Amino acid sequence: MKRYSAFAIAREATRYHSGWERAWRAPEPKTKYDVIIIGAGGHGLATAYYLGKNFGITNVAIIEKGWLGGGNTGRNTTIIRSNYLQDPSAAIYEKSRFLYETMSQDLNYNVMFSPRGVIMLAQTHHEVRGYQRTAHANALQGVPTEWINPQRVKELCPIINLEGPRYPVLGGLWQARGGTARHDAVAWGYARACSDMGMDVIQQCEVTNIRREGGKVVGVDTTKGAIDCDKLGIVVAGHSGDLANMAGFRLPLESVALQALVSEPIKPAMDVVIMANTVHGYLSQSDKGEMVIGGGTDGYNNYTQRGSFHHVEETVRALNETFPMLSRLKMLRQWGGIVDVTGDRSPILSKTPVEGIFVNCGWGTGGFKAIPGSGWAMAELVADGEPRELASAFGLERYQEGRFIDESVAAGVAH
Ligand code: FAD
Ligand code: PYC
Repeated sequence: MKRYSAFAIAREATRYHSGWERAWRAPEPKTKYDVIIIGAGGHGLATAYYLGKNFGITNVAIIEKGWLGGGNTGRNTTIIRSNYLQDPSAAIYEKSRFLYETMSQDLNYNVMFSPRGVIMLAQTHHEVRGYQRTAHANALQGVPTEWINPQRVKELCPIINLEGPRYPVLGGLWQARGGTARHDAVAWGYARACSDMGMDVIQQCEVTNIRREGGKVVGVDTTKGAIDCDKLGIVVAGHSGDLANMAGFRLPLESVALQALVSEPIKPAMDVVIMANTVHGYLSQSDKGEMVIGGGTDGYNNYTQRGSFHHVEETVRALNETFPMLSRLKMLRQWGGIVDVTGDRSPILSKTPVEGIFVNCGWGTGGFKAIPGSGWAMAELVADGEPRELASAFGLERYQEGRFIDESVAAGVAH
């Protein structure tokens, strides 16, 4: 793989850009791999990448039924933060945020990480107490966040209306090194690096069955034929339940649509990310100038990558109160993704009842920010067969033991 650099751009400029290579190969599947990862979203690709980088395991296929990054990874609103309440969550989300800081250099691919800062607004007294508690927990966890008063919120985001009318802004939880990144680039950067290590990223190839012998995985059936493997990672977000079903076990998950929309592009209006969880809305401005808007999940299980229209109305109506300038904008596009939500709003990184099968799922509405940390921890789990510290609290057994990791507030999105 040729490295991308300022020199390479200058060289290509002198020869009509004829020398760029394909970013990743388009191989046919081999008959057998050491590891198969199902799902070429961010989490699947990052798992493969760290298997190669940290463990030297490169006889790996990443199998994707659509196109890489075409699931939730390419559909989210790109918010990155690590201001979670519980220690195991803060550890994995902060590891992830930290890896985002140098991801472009690590992958030699510009993922446009933009640590512009994230504010989670408090608009009820209950939220004030909750976020102050989180700020204290984050201080103990070594995650820099800060409780800020309404005036500081206004300084950071001049277009905000502090006065309500239903819910005045009472302050906020501020994470200065939170922000955004270009979601597709995260998938593309990992795919390019995996392909360069000799791994096969196989697109347009749906896994239709998981083959087992004597309680152990032996391979998968796909729309491109049967492929054998020693180990299998299921990393398919909203379709985790289907794949677990093929492998003969169940997961404590629900699949629901979460949607987002963008406005017409406008001049720079805000340079922070705001989440307003009482009214169920969040807002940032993309580099193209569009206001990027999202709300809560649909209130019922479904697999439509669209989302229901009443949510668009509810979200925009709620955000208009706090950001009146939005009422003057036309909305351009709306879309949805299928997220996999657990009861404690925390992910599952776990061995399963089938030897050799590992699952990485349940990131729900908040897994974009977790991609590098999750991939790092999942690679440890797949390579060793046991979780190391980062993943140790997120095993499936916690649902039997009642050892929940309750992040329903920090998840920040209404479920
Ligand atoms: P995906 O990217 O969905 O990848 C899974 C892949 O598996 C898909 O490409 C799918 O095609 C493939 N697959 C499924 N079944 C099969 C099969 N049988 N065979 C082969 N392949 C299969 N998180 C944040 O942190 N910040 C945000 O701001 C944020 N905003 C969001 C906004 C929206 C509208 C949505 C929908 C999500 C948002 N999220 C956010 C959540 C985040 O997008 C997800 O948690 C994350 O992208 C999940 O990544 P993934 O790699 O696990 O899944
Ligand atoms: O987890 O920060 C988040 C998030 C924001 C929007 C959707 N999820």
